[in-house]
Amino acid sequence: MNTEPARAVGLPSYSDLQDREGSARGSAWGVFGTDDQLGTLNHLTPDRVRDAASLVREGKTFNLNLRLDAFDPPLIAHRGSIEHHIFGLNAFHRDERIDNLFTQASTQIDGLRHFAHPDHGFYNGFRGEDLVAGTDHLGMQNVAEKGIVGRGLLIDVARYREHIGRPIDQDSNEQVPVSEIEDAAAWQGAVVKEGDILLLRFGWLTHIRRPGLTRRLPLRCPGLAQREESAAWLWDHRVAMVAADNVALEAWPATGSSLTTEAEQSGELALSSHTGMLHRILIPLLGMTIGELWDLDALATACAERGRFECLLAAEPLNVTGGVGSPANALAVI
Ligand code: UVW
Repeated sequence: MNTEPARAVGLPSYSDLQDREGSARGSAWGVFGTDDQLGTLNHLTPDRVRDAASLVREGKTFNLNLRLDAFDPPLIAHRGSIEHHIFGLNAFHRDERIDNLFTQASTQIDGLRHFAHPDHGFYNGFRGEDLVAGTDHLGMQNVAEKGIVGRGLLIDVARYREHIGRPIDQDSNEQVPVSEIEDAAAWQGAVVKEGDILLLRFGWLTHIRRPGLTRRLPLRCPGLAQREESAAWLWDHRVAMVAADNVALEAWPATGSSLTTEAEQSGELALSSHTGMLHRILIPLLGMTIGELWDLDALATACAERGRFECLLAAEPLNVTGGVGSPANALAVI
């Protein structure tokens, strides 16, 4: 297998994290510093950014963002659609305002405020009551300040599954195991490297863009399996960030998940659509920023034609104090 985890000197493995004491058990809290607010984005070191820049051969750019108004009605019921107002101070001028912007309604970045683990809390022990508008802790401004730049590695799971004659059922919430992500990478001849920004294509956006397709409810999409091994694989490969072309990176809804919390088992916390979500491990425990609804189709075609799946990846979220999520503003260059 050519995707063996690279072992970074001084960083614990996922299994080491399970041996930690108290509320830090199973978490990466303190691993990047007790006040750290970037989590695995710390893997995006200057050396890796420089190396990623050398991946540009053709200077061909790929917009990975759907339009802000791509989904009207919105995919997720509690999120709205933007209201765009354009006005002019006179006939020779235009200005604008966008109301009702849900930062996670289209192609997005989910920051470290987005989810807490019910048994542990928010990343690095930050208190939920402090995570309000206007405060800095774990906010998107930290990510904007650093910028997300590194080696993007596209793993085209959908294309691989078609190749082996077992296409993904896009109307299902199939849980794709990491063994299949590895198989797809191996088929491509790609190797996951430390500090990669992984771009997982499940093929869901291709599917919903098919002409004449009417949206089926309830919303379902295939994605990463809700299993501990998914989190372990991402952590042990030192992935800086992971983004996908579906609604939640992981399969949605999270029925069939093997992930439980003590709070829900004891009845202290009511079961909800968040029950069983991998988000609860990746974001608050590992400090992993994730991307959803990334439009990877054109990039995937170009990568398949060239037999090269790496790119320079840059994404700059909105510089909002305390922002929870953001439109991704993601760009790949090959
Ligand atoms: C879902 O709720 C499906 O995912 P997210 O909140 O991360 O967009």
